[in-house]
Amino acid sequence: TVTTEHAAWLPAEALAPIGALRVLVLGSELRADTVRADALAATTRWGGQLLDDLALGADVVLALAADLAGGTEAHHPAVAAALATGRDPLGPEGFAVARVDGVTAVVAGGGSGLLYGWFHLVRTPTALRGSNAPAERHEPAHALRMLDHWDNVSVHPVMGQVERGYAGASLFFCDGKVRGDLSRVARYARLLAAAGVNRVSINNVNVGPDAARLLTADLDDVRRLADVFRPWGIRLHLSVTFAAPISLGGLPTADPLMPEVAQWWATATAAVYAAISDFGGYVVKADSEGQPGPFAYGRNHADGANLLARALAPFGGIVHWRAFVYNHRQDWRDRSTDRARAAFDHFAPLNGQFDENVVLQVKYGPIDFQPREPVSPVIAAMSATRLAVEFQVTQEYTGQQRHVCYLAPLWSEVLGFRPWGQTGSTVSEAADGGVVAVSNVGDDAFWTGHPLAQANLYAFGRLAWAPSSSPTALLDEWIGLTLPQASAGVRRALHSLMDGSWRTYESYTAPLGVGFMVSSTRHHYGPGVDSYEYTPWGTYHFADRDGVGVDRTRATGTGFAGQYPQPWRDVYESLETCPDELVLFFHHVPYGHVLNSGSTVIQHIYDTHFAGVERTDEMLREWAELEGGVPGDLFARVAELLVEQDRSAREWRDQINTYFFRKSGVPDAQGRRIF
Ligand code: GCW
Repeated sequence: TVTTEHAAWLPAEALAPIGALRVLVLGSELRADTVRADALAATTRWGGQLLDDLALGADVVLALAADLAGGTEAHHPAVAAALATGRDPLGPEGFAVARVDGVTAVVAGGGSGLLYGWFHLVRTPTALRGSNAPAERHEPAHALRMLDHWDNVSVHPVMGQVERGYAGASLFFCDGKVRGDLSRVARYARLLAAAGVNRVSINNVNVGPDAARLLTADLDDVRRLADVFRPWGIRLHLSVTFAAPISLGGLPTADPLMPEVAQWWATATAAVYAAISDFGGYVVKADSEGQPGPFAYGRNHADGANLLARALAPFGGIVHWRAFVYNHRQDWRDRSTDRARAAFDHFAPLNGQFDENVVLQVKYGPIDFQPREPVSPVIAAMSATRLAVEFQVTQEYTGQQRHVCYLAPLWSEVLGFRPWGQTGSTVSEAADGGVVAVSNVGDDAFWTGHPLAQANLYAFGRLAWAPSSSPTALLDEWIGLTLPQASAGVRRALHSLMDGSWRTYESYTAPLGVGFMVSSTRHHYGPGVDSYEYTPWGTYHFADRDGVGVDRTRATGTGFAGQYPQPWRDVYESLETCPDELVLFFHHVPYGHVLNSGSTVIQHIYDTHFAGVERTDEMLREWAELEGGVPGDLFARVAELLVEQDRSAREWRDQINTYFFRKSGVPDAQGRRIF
């Protein structure tokens, strides 16, 4: 077991290049102080110097644009070059960087921009050397880059301390309350700032009784957490229960249209802002999987969301209202109800009815964080509503941080998808309310259970900042920071192991867009082909002796394909044009159906499952060669987990292949062993 906390992507060595230089940080601002303290630690360690005057000959200058006005520093050639970028003033998180005559300058629009400029230099040591470099401007594509924690304040009897957490206990809560010692939270906040995350919601969207009290009685503890995040440019949010006026306020109702309910929220919210002036807002899971919501009062979700939005508005707060609303008490015999349709059916009619400080938070797919889903049609349906896309960094359905599964390629595909066709905007552009993800950290020494799962957290933040970044380049950044000593061979091996790992995971778990064949008894880990087939949860594959898949066409199925605008409504409707990887999501087809790839559905299932295990066998061998090339504790942890991944992939292969062989009676064309 590993007991020493791993430094993730900020080991001391990652700051060696900048730490060896003479650094000047100008500006009196909270986050400028943070940068100064970080620079002091780095320069003390690596032989550089933290200066307090430009006259002393700095190698690196970081300054706030506003503070430069009229000062002599503004005339320094590098500073002047950075200042001169762009026509528009830099936003509060933006910065410009330039290099002139051996000096690198960062000029920032605000304290957070200074912080991001600092970490830009840390991860781009080339910006600190060499000849003049033209000024570059950096601004985040999304103003809201948020992580949601599904941390329970008290340990939940079934879900444990962190719901769908695979990395130990909560960083925030212990023994039913906020931890006394928050020093590790400060290190977490620093890691998040270096990845570009600027909002954190600290508690589970399923709000238990202890968590509900964070809003009122335990507010002072929340304030302590907000104080730890603030110096790193991160604002704190809380998940709240819609029933709070009843459970905390003692009112007989939580009806969003009752004045006393609105009054209760207004008073409670004012108290939150009195304690935490930069509080971010509320996250709400309402009428979803048993959580209370407006439906109980015959009201709709705009009524519900606007109630909280109006309490938050005077203080500049936001309500993240989740669109994950569906009937989880379905009858599997009922073929007319389709869980994939639910979010659109509930929310599309409400487009335009949400207040301006409501962000509708939509999972990227219509079902639930599966390894492969089409992009949610809700994203194209809410043109007059602020919208955020929600990802799952925690690997609930993608190997639970026991399998290597680098998810940036999935997120990048979703963010770059064009819901209105090639001439329209991307999902990222449509997400004017930002990007949100469920965090994968805990008090594990490596933060994320699987050490390589750190790359997911890092890449999420970076994609939220710059959605068109290449996942491979981001992985390379993560490797460079996390393992500064890594040889070219180690880098290559890590890329080989991780770049394609999402598709490898898909290959042995979720063929052609049919998802949820996961074990229900083992909390979604491992295969369970029929685990959900006859349950109320609404996630079915409908396999029989003749075929498999869900008919979601307009012509003969649930009509889900019709929730998309053109061209997708037709692309998905037709078996000819539907992409292979989604065929079973949209169509029920015979096992002999020939895919665009030329293979049949049944042969594709066999082939990908055999190939998946061949690949995990290879991954084991590739990792074994890295012994000595990466730190020993990291080597050992990954080696141990790869054994489990390989075992689990084999279990998936054999159960899926055997299941479909027994159903279809079609033998494998290559005569491989199926049980
Ligand atoms: O994927 C499901 C998870 C639940 C989770 C829910 C949600 C927090 O299995 O654990 O609840 O999604 O997103 O609300």
